[in-house]
Amino acid sequence: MNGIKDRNLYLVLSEECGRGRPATEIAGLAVSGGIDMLQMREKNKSGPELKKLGRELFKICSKSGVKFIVNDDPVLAKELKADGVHLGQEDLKKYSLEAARSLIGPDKIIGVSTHSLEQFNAANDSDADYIAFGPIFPTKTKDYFIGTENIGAVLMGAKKPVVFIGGIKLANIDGILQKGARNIALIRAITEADDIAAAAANFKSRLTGVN
Ligand code: 3NM
Repeated sequence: MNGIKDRNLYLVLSEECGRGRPATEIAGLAVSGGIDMLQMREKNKSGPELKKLGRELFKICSKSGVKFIVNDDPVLAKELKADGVHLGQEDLKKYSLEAARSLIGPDKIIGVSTHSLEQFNAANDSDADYIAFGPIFPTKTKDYFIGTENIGAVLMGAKKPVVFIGGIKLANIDGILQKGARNIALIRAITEADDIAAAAANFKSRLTGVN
């Protein structure tokens, strides 16, 4: 199996959201704070830049047993020996799940973004290993959000881990944990924090119920 644990704190890392700090510095601090998974999500870097950063992030993650996921590109994920790839709905038009699976291999992780119950149900019946569902709160990354109303319904039928994403903060996480969320992904509440390691540790302890 692909080794996804229960209760994951998942950092989606975009250097441009890091207040000028390098991606590797953010990653190192977040790993020390206890994240479980890290996605390289860099929409404005060139191919060579992505490869260089990906190699560095791979090292930072693998030293600490953090799952390293590459956004959008199963070919790059394979080349970097990443633990998996994350595919958005647009990526799925380019790579079917079958194509992505045969590129990266049976033991690797494939995550899929979903933004509606319909997309969620399709991903739930697919070969994806986890499903991201969001944005559940307003976020600077998207111009819409879908709310938290469907969290219970989604979890009731889920055949695989569901990762909730979009605008999650320490101030709103408890409500979604109470609805049964066990995995959360975020960008800014960690990348924009003054103390990145402490922010990650705070989310981790909320998620695992340890204070
Ligand atoms: N994907 P923040 S929401 C990258 O709903 C991403 O698929 C989303 O960033 C989705 O934690 C999102 O700063 C942004 O809101 C998450």
